[in-house]
Amino acid sequence: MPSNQATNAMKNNPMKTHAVPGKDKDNRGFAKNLEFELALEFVRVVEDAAIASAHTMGQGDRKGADQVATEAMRETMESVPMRGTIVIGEGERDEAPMLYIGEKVGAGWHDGLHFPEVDIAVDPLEGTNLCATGSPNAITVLAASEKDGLLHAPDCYMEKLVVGPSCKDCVSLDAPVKDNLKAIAKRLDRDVHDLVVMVLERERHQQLIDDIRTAGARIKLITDGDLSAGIAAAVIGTGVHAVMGTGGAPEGVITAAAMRCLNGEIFARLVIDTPELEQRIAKMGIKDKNKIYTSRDLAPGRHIIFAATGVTEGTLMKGVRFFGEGIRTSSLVMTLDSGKVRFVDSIHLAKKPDVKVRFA
Ligand code: VTB
Repeated sequence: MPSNQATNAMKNNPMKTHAVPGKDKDNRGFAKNLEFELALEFVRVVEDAAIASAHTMGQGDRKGADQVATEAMRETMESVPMRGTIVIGEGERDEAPMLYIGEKVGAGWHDGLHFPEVDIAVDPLEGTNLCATGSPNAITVLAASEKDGLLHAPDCYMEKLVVGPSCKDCVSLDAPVKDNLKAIAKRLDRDVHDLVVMVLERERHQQLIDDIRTAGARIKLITDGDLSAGIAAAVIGTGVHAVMGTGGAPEGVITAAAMRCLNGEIFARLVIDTPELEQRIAKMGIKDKNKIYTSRDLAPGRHIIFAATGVTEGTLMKGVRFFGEGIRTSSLVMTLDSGKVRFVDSIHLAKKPDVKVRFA
């Protein structure tokens, strides 16, 4: 259902300068509005998805956790003043009932106002297992940009190497692991033994893990969630210096959006190992299956919004906390052009006459 609240707010807003095509030559007015006006709107979206999935924490039902996150994300998105298109979502139209690739979302499709047109990549619950087992670092997350600002990556595996700003021009996906580690250590002014690399704990990573160990670096093995690991690697102060290994391609695009906002870098290559995938990428117009993508290739938008909320306790954000007076969430929202990295700590008050607000 479209949100009357959102559209009424727009109609009554004297500053109604949204997305007037051709307003100026490079569309600056429009794009500035996109980041300014939608960033906090998207926080609502990831918050609601986090609250819904956090209710299922530890129930051992990863599918159920993902489903409620998806439903909540979809519902809240309907009240966002935009004409959104899902470019990375829960699957193709025939396999996902909502947030499928190509789905139109947002209040803007339902009325005649000039709402901004945005492409959206969602991962309603990154780390479904983490939520199902109550383990740290499950998040709800999305990235948005102006139209065509996010690569429509196929749902396959992707080789990834994620580093922070100091190391973006000294590593290569094709270089031996030990060379990359040496280069990272040099840039970070420390010994290889002092580095920490995050790697998904998977059979396919045995060689990679051996190589990192042989080089002498330390490893943090994670059961799931290489997207928040990527963010940890891109910022200073988390004690993580790189992410290496193969994970999902869709999450790679969302990681790239975060890297654009944080000035970090992801180097990535699609893993195209079946004839079906060969056909799929051919249809998508991808000619070179061995191409190494950077964050600019994966998330080329000039205007990007990245929003995530913690579901379970995490390195970057606290998990959802339920208490008598309401619910507390912790979110991260970043915008590229306007250069903001915001931590949003929200208290969602219970609707009761004697509700009390606690600040600390
Ligand atoms: C998972 C998940 C990651 O990739 O590993 C998935 O934890 C794919 O890997 O965060 P598996 O098929 O081996 O589970 C991610 O979703 C994202 O890259």
